[in-house]
Amino acid sequence: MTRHLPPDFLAAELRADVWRGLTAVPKRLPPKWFYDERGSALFEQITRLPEYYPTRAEREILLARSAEIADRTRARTLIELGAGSAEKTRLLLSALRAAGTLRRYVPVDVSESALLGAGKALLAEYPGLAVQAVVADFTHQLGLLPHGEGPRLLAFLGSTVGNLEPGERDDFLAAVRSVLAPGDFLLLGTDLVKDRDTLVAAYDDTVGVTAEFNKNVLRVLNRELGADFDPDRFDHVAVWDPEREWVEMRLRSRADQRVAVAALDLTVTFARGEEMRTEISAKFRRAGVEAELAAAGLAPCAWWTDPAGRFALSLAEP
Ligand code: AVJ
Repeated sequence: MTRHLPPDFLAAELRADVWRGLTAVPKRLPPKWFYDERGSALFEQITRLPEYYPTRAEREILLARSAEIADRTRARTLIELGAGSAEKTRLLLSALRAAGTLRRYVPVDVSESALLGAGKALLAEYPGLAVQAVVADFTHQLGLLPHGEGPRLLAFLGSTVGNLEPGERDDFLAAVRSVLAPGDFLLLGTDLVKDRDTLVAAYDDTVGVTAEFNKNVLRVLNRELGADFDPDRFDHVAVWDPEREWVEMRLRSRADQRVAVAALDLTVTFARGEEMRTEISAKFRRAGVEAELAAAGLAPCAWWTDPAGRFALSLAEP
């Protein structure tokens, strides 16, 4: 395991993000702070909800196309950005093993514990596979990914790219392009634009798991920054923005209230009905994905969707 995050990096980033977000108008918090242990478990639950189709749709594509992906990329190294579901990773690993090319798996995540858990299981399941976990923030530290043992396949699944703001997304894809060498590939998962009701239901399930996931960011701030948010005084909101083609999750204050964030020496007020944005989840169209890839200097070379056309996987080369 290689660690590229100084021990206090995440703490400093959290403080800066929360200061910036809570003093902005309107208030906002970046989605990456959902994922402490409880938040990651809630997200796992979300992926099993009947309304949350993206995980199943992406798995359908991987089931159907992993062999083709292995065949076209002949990758010796699979690099995976972000904590992907290990099940989806296994589909790619198994296909690349069957093709006889895979030597090394490089999972990249900010969470050392997630990497240790997943890495150990994979070492046992794929004897002879080198697992080289990298603790890094993939939005800023792509340049630190290991070289050699190419061709490399860089996988960024789950439509996590949709959680970045459009500008951040351009920067991210350009950074991906700059670390890829000739013969390497990017495999990108993107959720697709569809009817509003399906999209909103996926982010506002009837049993309230997504609401708990959304409010979990308040619990993270309470624990890590000594804040005194009462999650019960906020309502979960999911809205589809048809112009920007993204789903927004928000927390709406149920009352006029004051919240103190001890570690920042900051007190903020929320008006009753005030909404704070906690996530954007962009939905894509083929032309848009291909244009964004091309703008970053990545040539799209394959586009696969599930049979229902809900989700897409793109393969692109530098
Ligand atoms: C992290 C991109 C897979 O945006 O759909 C799920 C996170 N948020 N439900 C998404 C999420 C609310 C998710 N991804």
